[in-house]
Amino acid sequence: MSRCVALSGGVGGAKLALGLSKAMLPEELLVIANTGDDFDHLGLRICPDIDTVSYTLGELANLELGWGRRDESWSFMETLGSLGGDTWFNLGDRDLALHVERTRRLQAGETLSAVTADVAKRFGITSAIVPMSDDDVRTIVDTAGGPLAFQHYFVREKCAPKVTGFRFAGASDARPSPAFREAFEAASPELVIICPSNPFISIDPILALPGVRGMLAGTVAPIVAISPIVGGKAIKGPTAKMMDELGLPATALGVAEHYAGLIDGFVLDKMDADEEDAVRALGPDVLVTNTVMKSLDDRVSLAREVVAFSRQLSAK
Ligand code: FO1
Repeated sequence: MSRCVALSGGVGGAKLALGLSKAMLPEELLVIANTGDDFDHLGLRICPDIDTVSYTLGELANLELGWGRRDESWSFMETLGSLGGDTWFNLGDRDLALHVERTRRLQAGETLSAVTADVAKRFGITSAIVPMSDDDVRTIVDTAGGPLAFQHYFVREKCAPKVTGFRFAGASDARPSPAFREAFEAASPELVIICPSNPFISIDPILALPGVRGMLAGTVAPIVAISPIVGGKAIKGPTAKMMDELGLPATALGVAEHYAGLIDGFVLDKMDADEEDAVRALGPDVLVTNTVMKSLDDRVSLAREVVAFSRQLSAK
């Protein structure tokens, strides 16, 4: 049974997921990974957030890059470049093997859930890593210069275009994956965590799936979000830049406003303690603590604090 369901994007979410897997029995954790970033490239299915979570929980992640595998080599990319191939999206040699094998298995008819679960098992991971959906959902970033497929915006254009909005193509026809639905249908989870991931491109695609907001509204479990914005800056990635461009305050309060009505608890960094009252006024209870996760100890202690905070909320 899954006591804790964590909704996650890539690096920030994966760090907390690793902490959670060590703050509880790993089998008690189910991580729902965003698949809006997925795309087909060089004939391969690439699933960046699933892979970042899997590499992180498998302790195989490339910590310098924040994506891909550690101990990586780049012969494939170098050779591809020398042949005049497309090199804007970097696929390391070890990482490449995962994309090749996943693509083969998907083409043979397996679901993304099945492939993801098998890869996690082979990495020695005992927490469940579940794609948000087995159906294709693709994030489109609307920019001042027109719409861009997510990885074109994020990697090829290096997040430079000014964002005007987001769309999740395919979401309205997609179903949440079976394990995602079962986590709420069989018995309620004990807690639901919205990881410190980008609200617009990592969490909103999950929330856009039909039925997900209903599952969250219907659960007795407390829903706790952790701010990915600390001191007006994103720990990693373009969250603060996007908020600026969308005309939203790039603050923890701005993130809490985005989740207002959905969450019971909000965790913000000590650096943003002056926003506590304004967040409380929106409805959720607030935990103010250190949220910047540099070391493994930081990840585990934040996870423990979030779990303890959630328990207090359930007891209310
Ligand atoms: N991010 C980059 O900034 N540049 C890359 O070349 C790149 C390659 C890449 C390959 C596999 C993978 O799983 C992720 C990769 N990422 C790369 C990260 C990824 O595009 C984004 O971090 C996520 O989609 C946002 O969560």
